Amino acid sequence: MSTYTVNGVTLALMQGDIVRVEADAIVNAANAALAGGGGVDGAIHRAGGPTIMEECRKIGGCPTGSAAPTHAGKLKAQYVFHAVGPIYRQRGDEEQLLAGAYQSCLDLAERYQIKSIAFPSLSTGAYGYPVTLAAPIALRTVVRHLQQPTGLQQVLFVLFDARTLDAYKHAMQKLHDTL
Ligand code: AR6
Repeated sequence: MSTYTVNGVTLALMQGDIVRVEADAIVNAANAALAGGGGVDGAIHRAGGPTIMEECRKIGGCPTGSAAPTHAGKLKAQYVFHAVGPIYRQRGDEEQLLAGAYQSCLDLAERYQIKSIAFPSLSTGAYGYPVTLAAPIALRTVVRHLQQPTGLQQVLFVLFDARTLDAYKHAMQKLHDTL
């Protein structure tokens, strides 16, 4: 685990499975239909049980670049924030949409007054966003948010494989040098 402090808030990067993590909110890498799928999405619905999908169906969908909240079923969390990152198609709007997906989760965290949130690496699996490009966007969005007044005390990035963790560590080091 690599740990940093931004404005008194802990920002940690770790390798692991997000469904095993304890946090007030766990972020899902969802699709715009909130219809479930593979990757993080599959793991969250499997581990959290059917109530999460029931809530997703009621919500009906979520635009790319934003996030929608549900309760967390059997997960060790109060909420799941279903964030919809962009599919990487090099259309030019990906960066803004990816940052928007992270920012929406941070805004929900403030609205629900939660203290801890765990993110996966949005869009870098099935959606094909190169992790070396996505990691700096993810971290910059979180760090900028934490530089403002916040109720958050801990932000965790739970990264599935060593390559993804390395990309985030590298991006964080570069960002930290500019803080
Ligand atoms: N914990 C943490 N990270 C994980 C886990 C896990 N349990 N499982 C996979 N990852 P992806 P996306 C990593 O594909 O690119 C789904 O079908 C994975 O290795 O889950 O945003 C949805 O329904 C990768 O680094 O999300 C959407 O249709 C990262 O999480 C679509 O895929 C994201 O991979 C979303 O694609």
